[in-house]
Amino acid sequence: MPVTHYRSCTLCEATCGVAIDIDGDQVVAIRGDDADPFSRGYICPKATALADLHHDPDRLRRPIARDGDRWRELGWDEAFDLVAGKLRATQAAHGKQAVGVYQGNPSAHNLGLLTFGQLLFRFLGTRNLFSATSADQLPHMLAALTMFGDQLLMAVPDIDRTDHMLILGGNPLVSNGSIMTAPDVKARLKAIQARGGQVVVVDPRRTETAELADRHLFIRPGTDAVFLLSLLHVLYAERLVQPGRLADFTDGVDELGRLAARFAPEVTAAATGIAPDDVRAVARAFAAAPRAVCYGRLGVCTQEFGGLAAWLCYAVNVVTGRLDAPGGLMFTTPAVDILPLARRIGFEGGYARWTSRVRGLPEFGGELPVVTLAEEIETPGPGQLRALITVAGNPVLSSPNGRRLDAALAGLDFMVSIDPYLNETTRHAHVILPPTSPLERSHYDLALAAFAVRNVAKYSPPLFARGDDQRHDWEICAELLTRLQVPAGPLGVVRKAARRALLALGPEAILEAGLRTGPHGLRKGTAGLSLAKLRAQPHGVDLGALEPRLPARLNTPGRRVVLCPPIYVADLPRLEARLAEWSRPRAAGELTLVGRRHLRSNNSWLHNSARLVKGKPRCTLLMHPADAAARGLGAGDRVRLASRAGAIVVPVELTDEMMPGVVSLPHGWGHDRPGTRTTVATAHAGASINDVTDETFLDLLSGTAALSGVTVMVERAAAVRPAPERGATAEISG
Ligand SMILES: Nc1nc2c(c(=O)[nH]1)N[C@H]1C(S)=C(S)[C@@H](COP(=O)(O)OP(=O)(O)OC[C@H]3O[C@@H](n4cnc5c(=O)[nH]c(N)nc54)[C@H](O)[C@@H]3O)O[C@H]1N2
Ligand SMILES: Nc1nc2c(c(=O)[nH]1)N[C@H]1C(S)=C(S)[C@@H](COP(=O)(O)OP(=O)(O)OC[C@H]3O[C@@H](n4cnc5c(=O)[nH]c(N)nc54)[C@H](O)[C@@H]3O)O[C@H]1N2
Ligand code: SF4
Ligand SMILES: [Mo]
Repeated sequence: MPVTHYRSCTLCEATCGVAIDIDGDQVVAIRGDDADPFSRGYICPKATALADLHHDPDRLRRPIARDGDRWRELGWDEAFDLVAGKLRATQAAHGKQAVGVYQGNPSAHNLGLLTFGQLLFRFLGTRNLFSATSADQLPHMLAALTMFGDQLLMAVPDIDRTDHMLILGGNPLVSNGSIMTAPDVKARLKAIQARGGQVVVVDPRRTETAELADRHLFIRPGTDAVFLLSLLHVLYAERLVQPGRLADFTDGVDELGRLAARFAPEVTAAATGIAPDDVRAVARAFAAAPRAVCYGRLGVCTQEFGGLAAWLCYAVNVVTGRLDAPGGLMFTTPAVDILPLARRIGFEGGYARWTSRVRGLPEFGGELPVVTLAEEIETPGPGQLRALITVAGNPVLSSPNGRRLDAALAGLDFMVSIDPYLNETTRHAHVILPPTSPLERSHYDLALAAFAVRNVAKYSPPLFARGDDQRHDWEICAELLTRLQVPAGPLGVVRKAARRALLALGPEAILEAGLRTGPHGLRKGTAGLSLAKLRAQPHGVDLGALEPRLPARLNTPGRRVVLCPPIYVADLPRLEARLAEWSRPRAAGELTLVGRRHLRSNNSWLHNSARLVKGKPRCTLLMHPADAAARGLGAGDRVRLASRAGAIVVPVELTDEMMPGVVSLPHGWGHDRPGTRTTVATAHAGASINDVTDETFLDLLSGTAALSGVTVMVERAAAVRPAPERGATAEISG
């Protein structure tokens, strides 16, 4: 008789409720949970991959260690001792900076890594902390820090109450939303239209979201900052600036008007490709709507002017009185307030307090930009990175110039990966410590609930008990922490006591403390939330619509919104210099590369699920027919896509959904490197866009990788080459 369990899906930011039927140790069905008050039965096709991941024979279940290209299984105790010994020896010989960390995206969907992982990585005392943040949302965090006073105070579109949503560089119909936790975005966008509102999309591709929208404007990649300055120019020139109650605690409204004055729509049209009349129409419609929100996402962040663009998206909301207003850009009141928790473990935020050793790039939040990871490993001298921990990340496929990083990782003295797969990155590890599957661990969306479009809370107990010979991510981190804290030997007793204390605590204790002290906790008296109350409500709890939180929530001096932080004003000359270049005709043959996502894929790591990769190949280069004709290319031709950093061969797909001059390729593919153990993914290898993206192309202000807007050349591939040599799947001896 199947039993049904309810939990949150951990695969993307939408946090949909899933109902999972199990029979013994087998998952027999995964459905949307109709009783989840937030997702109301919605799931996307990826949810079924929770079962595929759990049952995947390629998924590692026990630690493995590498000797040359041979892997062997080993016991947990031996593995922990080996890893802690190597890390300690590296620090002893070369100092604390010699050990670094790369944290990948699934860390944000993992209660154990958000708690015990952070404790471990901050404990290492190294400045060589890297993560996917600097290939993702860093510009939003920088704007939150400088404008509102805390890097985690990122504001969220109140999608369910708005009448007008202006979306730049986001495709939530496919991504299911980002820094906007909102299951079933499609229904929520359609609801805007059903109540008489509008959706406007600005994107170099007519995306799935743009197809649904009332208006779509093509924009030349990387030019959002100048477009937004023109939008502001119109708002100021036409006296549409109305901060309302925000005026009482906002500084810089006049200054922003002076800055925008230099960017009349006529000045920027040649650069952006957006006609002045269109800029005016967008500005007027935005200002006229009773409730409106400007939302910028990945496409505005991972580009040459990501810092400026993310700041200006927030600024548009401020000057039109849309910040902190229902239907605008709002702050959550999550059950667990992660701001004080994060500060307590040293995640207090900060910018450019120090710079990277080799290239002098600014630190952010205690981390260095991932664009500099390879050279920090390659470049000799004091502070050289010699040992690396990767956790829940695949930077060989996800960071720019993955080939260079691939080679750099091979040169490390020691590498350990906390990861369930032997993939393009972890194949360089000397030891892989695989965690339990998502169905074997408990879950609470500590991070994503703080960016949800409603205040929600949901706790999921594990569905399957973990075996005695398996470890959770948090247990792995707690073990390493205690073994690094005190060496074995006479101090072993102390070590054991410390470990016992940590392990007894577990992430649940941190969660319980967070719930009790949070805004919906003890101060609400007997009605307050606790872990026991969440356990009693397996479908989750709705805590209501977002509420105005300003100025109390601000953490700036005097609790004021800083509309024009000096770092952005200082970056404008860089933008103006580029504006002049953009306004001139581009060099013959050059195209601009952007990325895209697919509903049945998730970054680099769901391609081992047969049901998600089936169908026609998805790693195709989208190109406008006119650009193809100019190169004598036809649909399906194999082309060589080349940049300063490297070249790959991919099939081309012709479509007028692309802006002429711009081509689009998804990321996360390129599974043909040898020595991995992802059988299905290797059979659907594709090519990695990040073999073409460039680690020297970045937003110099924030340090964020410019994954979008890379200059490329495309030509017919020289000859039909034999299928790429398939990497022999790694053998592991028991
Ligand atoms: N060109 C281009 N590059 C991009 C992007 C783009 O749009 N274009 N997007 C960027 C963005 S937004 C992001 S977030 C990054 C993502 O970049 P990364 O985070 O570096 O890579 P992922 O592909 O998410 O790889 C996740 C890894 O985590 C492992 N994993 C999965 N679940 C768990 C778990 O529960 N515990 C542990 N320990 N490991 C787990 C998987 O096996 C896999 O190895 O890529 C960035 N790179
Ligand atoms: N199905 C699926 N869902 C996912 C993921 C996935 O891989 N697959 N990844 C998850 C992750 S880690 C993240 S961060 C989110 C990201 O979620 P989104 O922010 O929605 O990101 P994308 O879907 O990549 O959409 C980015 C858009 O920006 C456009 N763009 C590129 N350059 C520019 C530019 O210069 N200006 C403008 N205005 N637009 C530009 C691209 O054409 C693309 O349509 O998605 C998450 N959800
Ligand atoms: S939208 Fe995201 S959270 Fe919802 S089912 Fe799909 S992958 Fe899971
Ligand atoms: Mo991301």
